[in-house]
Amino acid sequence: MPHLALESSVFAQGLPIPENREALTRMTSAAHAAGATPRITAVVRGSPTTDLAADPAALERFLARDGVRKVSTRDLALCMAQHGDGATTVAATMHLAASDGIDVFATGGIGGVHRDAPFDESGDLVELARTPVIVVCAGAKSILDLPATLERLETLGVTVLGYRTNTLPGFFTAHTGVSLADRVDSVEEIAAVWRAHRALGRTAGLLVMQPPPAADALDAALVDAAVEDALAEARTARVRGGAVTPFLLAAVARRTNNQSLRTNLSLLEANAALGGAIAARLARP
Ligand code: PSU
Ligand code: MN
Repeated sequence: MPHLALESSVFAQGLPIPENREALTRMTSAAHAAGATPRITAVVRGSPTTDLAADPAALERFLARDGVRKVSTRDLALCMAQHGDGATTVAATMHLAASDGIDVFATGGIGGVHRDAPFDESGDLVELARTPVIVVCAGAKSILDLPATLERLETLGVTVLGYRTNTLPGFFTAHTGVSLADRVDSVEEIAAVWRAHRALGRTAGLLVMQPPPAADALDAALVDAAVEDALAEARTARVRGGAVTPFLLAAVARRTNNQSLRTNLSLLEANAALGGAIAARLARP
């Protein structure tokens, strides 16, 4: 069976207990149903792996969010040298997946340019520019400056395909009103773009953006208000660095009465289904 990479930071930092386990179960089932084997990337007591679930005790430590640090690409080597448990972000997952020959990766929202501090730009963006993996997402997380994130992706030469959408999805919301240059409507088209991309010798990633399922997408006004409040809270608490994104996601969840968590789970499942279908399609001639 073809493989579909999943990140572990969404389980260890992005989602609370018990929703992180629900996300894992739903993403795993969706990948299998689509014909792909899910492979969770992580650093386990210093060893990088693309199969966290093969070590059930380790997987439980990640789900308990216990002593597990958030690891982006720049942190991988240090985490290994210190024999730490590391939950991999989009960037670190891309690196481990590509090293293991896994072409497709499904996640929730990628990191991007932060609203309060435009110099705080997720390592996900530069990794997308240099590592050849298809990343299926629901856009960049709503807590970010989405138009600026799209501009940076353009500058970095990252191809962004809207899957059945002409506009940038807003992670918690289906549409942001920001136009996307390119749209595809089938898994076949995505596979054809990927083959052309590889034939050109391009080494960048390919972003596929799918809006969150309509039934669970949130209203833009609700999300905007929650994000504004969350940003104010983060400013007061002086949150910095890698802690910013998990802090904002948790604050938005509180301020939407956990509606944002329902949306997050639902889009993770949908993205695992699409990613699994792309992986299965690529495995056929
Ligand atoms: N998508 C989610 N929840 C998450 C993340 C993505 O639905 O928690 C994680 C990913 O691992 C992503 C990271 O790479 O947040 C971005 O963090 P930062 O902005 O610090 O780069
Ligand atoms: Mn950052």
